[in-house]
Amino acid sequence: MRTRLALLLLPFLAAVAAPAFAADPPEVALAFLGDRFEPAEIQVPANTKVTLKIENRSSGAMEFESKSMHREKVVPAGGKATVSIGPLKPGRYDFFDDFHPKIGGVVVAR
Ligand SMILES: [Cu+2]
Repeated sequence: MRTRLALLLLPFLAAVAAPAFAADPPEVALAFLGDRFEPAEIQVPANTKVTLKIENRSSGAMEFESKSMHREKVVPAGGKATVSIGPLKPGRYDFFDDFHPKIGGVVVAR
């Protein structure tokens, strides 16, 4: 009887516990490869804080910059950085490497 009750409760307990294991806020990986960002388009949930985990895989420093998201962060060659963005209204928000302004990408919040 006790075992059966535990089995019945298991899915419920799993559902309650699950959010504790998910990253909060959600994390999105972004790599800088020297000539482009990968991915160049990032999908994020709207109205939600998101953590960008930026990795600079190039041999020079870069600066993640976004005027629409009001963010600026220098990442040394081979280095990593964390930038939190949002909560964003639905829309497109561009970003670029301020040291090489032609290299950029877009965050799409929906
Ligand atoms: Cu800048």
